[in-house]
Amino acid sequence: NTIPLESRQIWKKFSLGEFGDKQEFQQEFVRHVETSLARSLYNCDDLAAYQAASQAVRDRLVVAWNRTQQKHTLTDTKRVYYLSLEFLMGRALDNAMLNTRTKQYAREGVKDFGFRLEDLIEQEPDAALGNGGLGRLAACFVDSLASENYPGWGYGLRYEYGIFKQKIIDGYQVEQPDYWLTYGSSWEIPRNEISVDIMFYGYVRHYTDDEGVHRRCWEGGDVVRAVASDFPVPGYGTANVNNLRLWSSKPAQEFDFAKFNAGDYINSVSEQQRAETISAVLYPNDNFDSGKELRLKQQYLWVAASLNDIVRRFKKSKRPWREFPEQIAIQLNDTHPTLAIVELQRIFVDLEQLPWKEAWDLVVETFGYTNHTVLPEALEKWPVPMLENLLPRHLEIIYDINLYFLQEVEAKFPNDRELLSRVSIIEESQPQQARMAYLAIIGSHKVNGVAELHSDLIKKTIFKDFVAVYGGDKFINVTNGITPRRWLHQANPELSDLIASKIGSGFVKDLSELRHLEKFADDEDFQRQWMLVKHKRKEKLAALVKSQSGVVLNPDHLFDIQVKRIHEYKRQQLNILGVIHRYVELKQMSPEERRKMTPRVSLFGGKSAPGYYMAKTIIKLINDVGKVVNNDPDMFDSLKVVFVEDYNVSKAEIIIPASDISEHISTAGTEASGTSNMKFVLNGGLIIGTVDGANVEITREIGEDNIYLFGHLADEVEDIRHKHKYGGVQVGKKLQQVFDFIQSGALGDPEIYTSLLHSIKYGGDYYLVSDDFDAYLEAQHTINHDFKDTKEWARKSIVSVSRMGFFSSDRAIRDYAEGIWNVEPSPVEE
Ligand code: T68
Repeated sequence: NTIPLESRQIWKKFSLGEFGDKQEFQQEFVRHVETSLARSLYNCDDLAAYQAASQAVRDRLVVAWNRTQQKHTLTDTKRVYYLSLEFLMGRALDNAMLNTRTKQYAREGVKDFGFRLEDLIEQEPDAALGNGGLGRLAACFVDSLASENYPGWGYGLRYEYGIFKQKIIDGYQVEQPDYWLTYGSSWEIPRNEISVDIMFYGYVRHYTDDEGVHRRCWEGGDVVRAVASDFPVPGYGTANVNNLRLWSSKPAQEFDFAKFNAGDYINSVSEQQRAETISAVLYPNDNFDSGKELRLKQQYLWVAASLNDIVRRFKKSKRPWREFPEQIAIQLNDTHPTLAIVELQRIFVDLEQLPWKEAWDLVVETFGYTNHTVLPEALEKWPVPMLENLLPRHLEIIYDINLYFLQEVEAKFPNDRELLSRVSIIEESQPQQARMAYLAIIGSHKVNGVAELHSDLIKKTIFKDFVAVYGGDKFINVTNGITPRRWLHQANPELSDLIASKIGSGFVKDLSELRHLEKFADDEDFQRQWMLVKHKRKEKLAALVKSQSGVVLNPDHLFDIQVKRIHEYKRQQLNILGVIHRYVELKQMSPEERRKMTPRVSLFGGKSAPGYYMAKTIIKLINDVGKVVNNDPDMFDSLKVVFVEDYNVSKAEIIIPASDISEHISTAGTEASGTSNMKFVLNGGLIIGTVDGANVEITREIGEDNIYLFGHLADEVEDIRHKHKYGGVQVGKKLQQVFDFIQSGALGDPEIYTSLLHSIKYGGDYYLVSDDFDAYLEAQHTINHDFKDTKEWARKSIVSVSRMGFFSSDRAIRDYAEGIWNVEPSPVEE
């Protein structure tokens, strides 16, 4: 079914090429309005115009995507598969236009029809198929895989509901469903012909094959169908367009005919509906494991469908199995896809009948595992009875993997029963639990943390025993990165253009080129232009805040921003308690004294997990402080406190370029890396932070004079917690003042905050708020002082940006490619 040779010239004549000019774009735009959307010039609103524009761009992407895939099939190169339950992509249109360099034609093209391209871009709903850092990292990584010309696919789930929309009602978070597919998605290529039947439940049958070998086979379970959807991922400045394949669950058959024939029509249909719930909604927890069966079903459906796809593609190459890891690298984004290890072993042993050991060596050579957290409540465990019921054969395989592993450990460390029980995949609790991180380590050839401090920490704490077993070389660091396309070029075109005016635009592709900017750091004219861009972006954020909450911000004031998921370990409570302290201080001053203080805006944003009571209390506290402060005339020129509702990728693109200072103040040792810290500094904001995660490497790169570090160090935390536990918590004078103020009722009913304050004063202060409070205030004091010297501030900002090249996700992806995947770039000709 290929087109005959003699007809190919005709085909090529009509094959879509890049837009050559504005008219070509307009022709396609009008065609899509009139045919794809069945509208006309009389009823083309912003939404229709967005859809037509995005489909015009999409069509070009699809052609390039096809060429890329063909080339990779033809050359049969090694491929990388990034398995992630979350891809926090945000909007696609602007990114697609920038990466294919068609934005100018589109802007001018739609302008002739009376549209502003910016308005059309805003019509697109965010693809918010992720929670926070982990999901956004996956999105940055697929961008970099494509931009660096790696044959790399993402595999995930096509949730119909992404992360919930956050409303703030009376200061409280209220969740609303995020159905993002109301108008379909222009970027989705439905692949109904690509489907995999997935089994759950059932039993294991033992049999003897023709050669007399004892074998097992899993059968008799319920079947659900996984159906593929593809989303093209364009690289920047390359013709390479990769693929993000997301699976939906569908009924395996339209009707249950047995029930149907028995006259139970309604139930025969509704049963099928249940299949679709598997991929319906994203679990809204960040750094927390809820252990629900539906989540396990999501994981298995996605992993089994992806592996079936990968193995099918490998089989087409007709290579022997031993070449599997030479052709395929699979990266596990956290432990969520760990069942892939078990599934591949099952495919090899049960279905392809490879000997266990041969199969297992291939499996281990294929997988790499990335750890994103040391928090105990986030480490995944599945109850053994749940596994036994849902995936009986997989549980047996896990037992065998564990047995062989423990034998290995026993041989290396004879008679250490304690060690065996510590490293066993199966935790001997009631009920027994399978520790997925241990399984991921045992089934992978490399394990990496996401920043130096974190990678060291996992070797010394949660994975210490495994370092003893395997040696240190299995455990490596790959520091996270961010894509400069979205987080500088697209989010902050003003700054991107200013930088390009001095050093050219090469930094968008090779971020290390930013180093050439440093020589302009003392240029006063450049400093002025630099601060002018910052001012413009603060105006833009002020406009957003005004339209959403009515609060008016002054862009001359210091903008202090903390946006990220709300979590006790991230310590938004430290920030807001500090704000209250400042408010109390300012209230005690005369108007003249107040005028000498650096005027500030404290801006917060972020979602709490719906069931996380303490995080929700922190949100309420921030909003209540805002209400009091913003309505206090004494504060008019001194302090504003804002909570931005529904923080998401698109809002991040407005908020991040507008910071003077941003806060990355987790308890030392708890934030694996953080990535917004990188985004803020790349956009010329300075940061206040603890010695945690990637803050450490940011400090090393930009210099310690350009960052405001404070607080206890990771290696002190354990001792301090011990002291809290046995000696109680010492709440210092300043923090006590704040507690008194809250308890006075000045913010409203103090009962609301009792549990929050008690967790600090009487609950052991697990996150060291009391211990770091004074140091935090002092660091903020230094910031207030330094901000007054605008030239010096601008210099620090420019120097910092010029030294941020390391934090590109392009570098991170090259590190993975060289250190874990052993893959080479494979560019397609333009
Ligand atoms: C984040 N983890 C880390 N987890 O907290 C952050 N958890 O330090 C790091 O920079 C980032 O990963 C990227 O490495 C998360 O975002 C989750 O969202 C999550 C989701 C489900 C279950 C557990």
